[in-house]
Amino acid sequence: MNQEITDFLEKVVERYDLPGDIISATQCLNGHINGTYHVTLLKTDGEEDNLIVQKINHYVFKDPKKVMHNIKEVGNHVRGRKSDSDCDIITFLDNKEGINYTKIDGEYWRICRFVKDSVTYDFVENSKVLYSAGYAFGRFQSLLSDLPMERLYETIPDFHNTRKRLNDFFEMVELDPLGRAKDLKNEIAFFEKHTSLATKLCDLLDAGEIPLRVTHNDTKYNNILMHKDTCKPLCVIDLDTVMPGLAMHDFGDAIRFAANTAVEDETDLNKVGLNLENYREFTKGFMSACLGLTKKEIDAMALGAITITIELASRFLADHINGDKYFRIHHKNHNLERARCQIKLAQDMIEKYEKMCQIVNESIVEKEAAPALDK
Ligand code: GN1
Ligand code: MG
Repeated sequence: MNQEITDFLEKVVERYDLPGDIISATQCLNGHINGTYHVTLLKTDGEEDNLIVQKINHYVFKDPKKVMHNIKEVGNHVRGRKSDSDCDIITFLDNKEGINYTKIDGEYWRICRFVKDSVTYDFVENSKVLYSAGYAFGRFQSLLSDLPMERLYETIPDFHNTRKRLNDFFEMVELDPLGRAKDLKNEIAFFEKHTSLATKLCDLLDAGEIPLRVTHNDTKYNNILMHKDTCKPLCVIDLDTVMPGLAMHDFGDAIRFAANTAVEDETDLNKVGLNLENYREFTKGFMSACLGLTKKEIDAMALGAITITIELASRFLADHINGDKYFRIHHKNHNLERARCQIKLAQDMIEKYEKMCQIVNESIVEKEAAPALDK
């Protein structure tokens, strides 16, 4: 870790009632947006304090105060309703002034405790662990079902407005600031071909046929901290985009990540596709915990996975064309590779769509037979 960053981390920690000296600091690289550091303090009693110190990405989140307001609201609400058996959700510490973020030199920082024995996974090897992940995200949504939406800000306007995302993509292709679009004819044709499919959920929302709910909006499998030995969900993290959204987006984004037969940026596209066993396990967990969905929402769950996969592909590719300003990249053409991987995954989902719908319906039948877990 370079000295400049360590000095900065020290400045942040000093603003909290956290005694001790920093003895190690490492950067965590799996998120694409915020800057995240695992910092260990040595206290005078010889004990260690393990912290996550995070710099909020100001380019992505124009008003970090709104993000932190939402996280507090959601945290209070969930903690008031959840039972001991439920997975936890992340809480940020208040600083010495009693605020859950700290502004230094125009940048917004926040600190939470490292959850003991926790790990995150970028790839799911054993489909069995997915039931509980599905359950955790479904339950998260159920617990938030009675939080009045007006209490939350829209931290990124039109975040999952797929129609706007695709329009923005086509505009970026027109603009083509770096001359990258000329090599992307096949990819661009993919979005042209599937625009009407990918905007069906927008149409249903506009027509008032499906409701907005408080949703997580970024339900990657690595946004649940898992127990390192048992793979049980310990804590839902990354609440930056919790705001009004569609239930199908949370389901779909989780499927996009956890039921891919490969990692999100796999370059060997032969390896990329939808793993139906993973899909089934996650769906069973999600549908048994996410209560109160309407028939139209249930019918649109599989479409949610296709929609969010196409949407993210368009976001990655738009960012590639725009010079990689939004998603952090680890090498040249990384966003292009991510986009191609998501396109391949979406194509496979489109082929398996009927089977995906069937599995959602089978999961409902099992839910009715399952014991009530909400109370
Ligand atoms: C970003 O923050 P992170 O890395 O968990 C992005 C999500 C994408 C995801 C793709 C605020 O999530 O929308 O699905 O990358 N978050 C934001 O991995 O844009
Ligand atoms: Mg995120």
